[in-house]
Order: sequence, then structure tokens, then C-alpha cells
Amino acid sequence: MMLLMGFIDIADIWARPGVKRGNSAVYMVIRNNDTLPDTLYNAESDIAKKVEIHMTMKHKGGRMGMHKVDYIVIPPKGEFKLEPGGYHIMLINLNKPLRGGNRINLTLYFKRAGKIEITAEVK
Ligand SMILES: [Cu+2]
Repeated sequence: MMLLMGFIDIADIWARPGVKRGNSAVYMVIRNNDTLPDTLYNAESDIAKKVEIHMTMKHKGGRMGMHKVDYIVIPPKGEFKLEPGGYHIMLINLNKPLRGGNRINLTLYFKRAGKIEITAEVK
């Protein structure tokens, strides 16, 4: 029997502080313990008006920018890091301020693992 639950582990989850109507970003390490890749394709939270998967990139001249991506692939028996300067979950137009010590709930959607609820601590 193939067990499809529980092969995704999510660790080191944290969010940046932010002001009401401002933005924040959530970081984490997604570990895939399965022998097939999985894809993170959506994120939701009631903390912000809009939640997107983003990547950060360096433009010519060194200026940093970021843009929305449709999905992230987590390799089999591997991990994918969302970290400052790289990929993140972008929280756009916060419904309330985020201060150190606050906890926020997010729902992540994976093609194979399904829906995973996580909590991020603001740091
Ligand atoms: Cu962003």
C-alpha cells in the first residue's frame, strides 16, 4: 500500500514583521521524503488580502526585484529552501500589523501531498 500522507516536512517557518496594509514574507524549508517530486502551487492566509509565491532576483546593475511564480518543485528525497534573497511566500496588504512573537496561520497546497496547514512565528 502506498502512503501518500506525511512525506512532506516543513521546518524553520518564520515571517518578517510588517505594518497594517504593508507586506511581509514567510520563509521555511520544505523537505520531501518521497521518491517522487511534489509541487507547491498555492498558498493562502487570512492575514493578508493577497498571498503569492515569489522569487527574488538580481537585475542588471545589482538592483533586487521579485516576481510571482506559479509553483515550486520540491525534489524527491530533497528539500527546497524559502529564504531571504530567494523564494518566499509573499503576504500582500496585511490585514493587521505583524510584530515579533505573533503567530500566523497559512495553508499550503501541494499537488501530491494536498493541503498542509502551517504556523509561522514573526521574527
Ligand atoms: Cu515577494
